[in-house]
Amino acid sequence: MHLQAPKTVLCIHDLSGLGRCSLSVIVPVLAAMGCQPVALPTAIFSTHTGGLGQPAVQLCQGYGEAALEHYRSLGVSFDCIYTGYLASEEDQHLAAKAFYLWPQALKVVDPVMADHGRFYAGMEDKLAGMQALCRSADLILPNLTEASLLLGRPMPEGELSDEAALELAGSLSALCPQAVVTGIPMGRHLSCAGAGRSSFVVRRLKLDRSYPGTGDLFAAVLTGALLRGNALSAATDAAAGFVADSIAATDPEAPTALGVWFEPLLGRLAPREG
Ligand code: PXL
Repeated sequence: MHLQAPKTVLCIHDLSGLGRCSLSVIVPVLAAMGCQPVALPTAIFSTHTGGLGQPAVQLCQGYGEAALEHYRSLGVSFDCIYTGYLASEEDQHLAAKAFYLWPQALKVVDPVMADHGRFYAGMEDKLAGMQALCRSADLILPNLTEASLLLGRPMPEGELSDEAALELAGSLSALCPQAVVTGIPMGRHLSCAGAGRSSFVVRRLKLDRSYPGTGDLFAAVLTGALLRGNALSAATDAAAGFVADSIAATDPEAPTALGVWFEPLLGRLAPREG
């Protein structure tokens, strides 16, 4: 008995060893969801840059172009191209080139640059390139800080109403036809607002802990759920639920810089056979 061929996802991100983010999270999540992830690391970091000291870094300059050329010569066809942390302008161009080479692929951009109102270290000058990449995507997944930066607006202070969150997500249609904004504070909830063919707000109870890599976890589950044929609102709900469950499953005493304990929950993402 043959199953349906797994959807193939080209994942253009860095590989961070310790700290549960980027390819270390994205590859197992997509595989658990029944997709075939094709990892294209743009750089190798011993850890992410958010609170574990100065990482050892190996840039993969020239590798990405050669890898794309190889995949093209093999006649590989990607169902989806999903980009995240792009540490240099060359990486942004590499992602744009992949979009150009596989125009039929679903193009998902997580414009990883900033959080909590601040750029990540070394990302201060990447905004214009990220705006350009978002313009060629089908779907973008910024957090609240990134959405504000992409729109050239000040970061909203305090809580947002449903109307304000939907307006923010809708404004991103100037850049890209579909957008989901994550990490929006709404009273007891942390919410996501989506805009595209339909508009929606997805809420989860706010937890008092914040972890690196949860944006990557969210975006990977959402992408896997979309590729299974779910609507954007349902995929957002599944992703927000998995992130909330992973945070709840993490010992609150564990150092937050090491990320959430999503590994024991991966089985929940597996497709049901038949
Ligand atoms: O999760 C986003 C991310 C990815 N890769 C690296 C990072 C971060 C966030 O800090 O530092 C290297």
